[in-house]
Amino acid sequence: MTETTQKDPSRLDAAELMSRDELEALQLARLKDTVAYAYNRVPLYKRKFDEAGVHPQDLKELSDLAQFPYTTKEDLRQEYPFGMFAVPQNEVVRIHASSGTTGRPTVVGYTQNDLDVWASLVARSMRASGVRPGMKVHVAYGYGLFTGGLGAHYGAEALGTTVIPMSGGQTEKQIQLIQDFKPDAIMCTPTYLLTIMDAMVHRGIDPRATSLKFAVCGAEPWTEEMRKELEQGLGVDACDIYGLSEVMGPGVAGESVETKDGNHIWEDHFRPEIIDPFDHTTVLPDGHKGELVFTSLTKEALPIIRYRTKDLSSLLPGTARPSMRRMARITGRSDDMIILRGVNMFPSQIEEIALRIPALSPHFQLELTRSGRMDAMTIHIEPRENTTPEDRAAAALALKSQIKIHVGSSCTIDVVEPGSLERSNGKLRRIFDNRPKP
Ligand code: DLL
Repeated sequence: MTETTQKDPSRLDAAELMSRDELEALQLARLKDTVAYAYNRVPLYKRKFDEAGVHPQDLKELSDLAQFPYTTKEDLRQEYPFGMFAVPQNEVVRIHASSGTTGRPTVVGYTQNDLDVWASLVARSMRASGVRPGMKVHVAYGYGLFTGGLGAHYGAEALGTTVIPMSGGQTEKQIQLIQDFKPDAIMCTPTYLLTIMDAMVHRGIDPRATSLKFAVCGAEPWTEEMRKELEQGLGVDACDIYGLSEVMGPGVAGESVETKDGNHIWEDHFRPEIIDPFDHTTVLPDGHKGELVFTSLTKEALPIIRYRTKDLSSLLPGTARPSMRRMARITGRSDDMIILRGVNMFPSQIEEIALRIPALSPHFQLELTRSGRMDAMTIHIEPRENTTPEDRAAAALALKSQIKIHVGSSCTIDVVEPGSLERSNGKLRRIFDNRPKP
């Protein structure tokens, strides 16, 4: 656990204050150790390195990492359940798993030290987002195999806050506890925060009048427009937090409340790369958009070498933490990319455009269908309450034409009744693909 987190909240962790040179020296030392550790302890890594003709001793500079093979979700699935673990089972003190949409879950494990590092990085992320020791934190990420709930929980404890482990769902109860326990901060997915906010309005509660001052939201893509929606609706500062179970869980990167300009990657524990999203091999320079790849630098139970996240982003210079690079807001996962008659798009683009139209709400679903050989997309979207039929018709036209202009695709807009679309309980499913399977 980082000492400064608990002793003096106004101070940053030592790594947050390092120069870039110091940080890269630390990364290189840790990277050499991790690559050798993975090779010596995990048969899959030994096999893959040998097949690629690389050896841990080939890693002399940070850029040498590019010679090493990638790790994918498929690798974790093949080694299901515990084949990727680098320590004996009695040193694994926690297991998490992510279900994904198809196939076996991917299983991850943690030593006690891994859990301590994880808690310290969630604490660091929360502190960057404005949360301080002594505050009350309502955790509405799901508890269980998902890393969101327990990850946030132990981070909040490590920071020295009072944790309210509500978990996800039971929205009425969430609201009651927020009113009665008066938390300063809430942690949940952005779409679930929206669900809570809307439910407050329906119960005649002013969401701006609650005790909440900070929201730390992640686990799914969201836009600046959604940030504005949540901040204005709830009267909070809302910051992003990023992570994935294969790499650790929440807290791989966190956003600073002073700058609100994207997540700083905690580079003392993870080495990020961006690779070409088409050829999947070339490492791209900072500033270029592609697929995020992470290598863990300190993990014991499940060292992960060049894990392909499928998340699309780019690496940007540090701001609030100058030596740590930021990742640009994730547009989406390559898995969630919709290809509609040759045009690529993500649900986040629709969110961005819809929320700029005053009569439209952030509640929408994308339905894909096929008639003959033509794919079509219908956007089912709720208007704001108290809008007239004329407002709604005009908003539908505006949405259609803005999507044509900015995304380049034609689609059908179906403005549905307010409150008729399914609400989020955690990670929201936006895409409903009803095209016949090939
Ligand atoms: O979602 C971990 C997490 C929990 C992060 C709570 C933040 C808060 P997984 O279930 O393994 O882990 O899903 C990881 O979720 O590859 C991204 O596609 C997406 N994701 C996570 N955070 C963000 C974010 C958790 N801030 C996958 N913005 C990742 C966009 C995110 N997408």
